Amino acid sequence: MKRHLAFPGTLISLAFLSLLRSGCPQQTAEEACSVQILVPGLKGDAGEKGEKGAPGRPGRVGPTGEKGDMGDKGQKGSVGRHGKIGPIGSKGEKGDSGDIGPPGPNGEPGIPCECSQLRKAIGEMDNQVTQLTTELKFIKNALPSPAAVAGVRETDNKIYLLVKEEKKYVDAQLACHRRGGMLSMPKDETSNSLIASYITQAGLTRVFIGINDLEKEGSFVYSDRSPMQTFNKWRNGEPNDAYDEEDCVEMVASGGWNDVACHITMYFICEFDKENV
Ligand code: GN1
Ligand code: CA
Ligand code: CA
Repeated sequence: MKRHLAFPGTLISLAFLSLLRSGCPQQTAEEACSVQILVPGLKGDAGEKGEKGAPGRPGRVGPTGEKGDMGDKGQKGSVGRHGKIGPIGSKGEKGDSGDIGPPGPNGEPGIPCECSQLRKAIGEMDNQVTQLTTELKFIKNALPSPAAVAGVRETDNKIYLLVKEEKKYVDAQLACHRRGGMLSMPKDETSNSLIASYITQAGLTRVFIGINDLEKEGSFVYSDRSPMQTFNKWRNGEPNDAYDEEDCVEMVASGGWNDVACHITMYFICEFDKENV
């Protein structure tokens, strides 16, 4: 039935298309441009029964069946493939050291450096070595025997050393010279007090110091030949040049000075310039 119902529209459309295509080129206007409308005819009689059709398509997959009884155990399978490599094991104990190998080849030459700071440091160390060498030399010269008192006294620019060797004045002066110094010359209150306390702490009563009037009686000079200035620590009544033979000077524990004979012997105190040490 549907086929028959489709025919009328289709035929009308075909006719209309045919009309448009022809455009009536070689016909007269009267006959060519007349519109022909096709309409379906009457329904025919029922046809004969057709032949048997082709088989239909396969039906849908049916639902899963119920579980059956367990079958017999199958045969053992063949050996499987190698498994995957396992994880890394924990670290083992350290082994013994091997034998020492042969020496390696020489290294590449060093790279030249910015050595200004290094050179400066080396220069400073050289200076220190020189200074220490000088000081060591002084110590060796100044303390040649156990007679010298261990421990010295010092001011900003002087070092004083008590030498516990009984000597007459000229020999004491010589002993100080050999050590690189001279008999001590108290030229101010500070140095005089320092020497005095040095004597006291050593448990002594007197020592030779570097003052004398050997060249000219009554004209006292220091052992460096510099003339005595206004500073002095003469004890009362000194210098008295007793027995006309006192041309050298001692200091007593209180710090006072006294002229004494130069040939008597006693301990003495040397002094050293730090600049020369
Ligand atoms: C006298 O008393 P003493 O020994 O401390 C003397 C000194 C002489 C010294 C010589 C006041 O000192 O001038 O140098 O003997 N003191 C007095 O040994 O005369
Ligand atoms: Ca004198
Ligand atoms: Ca005297």
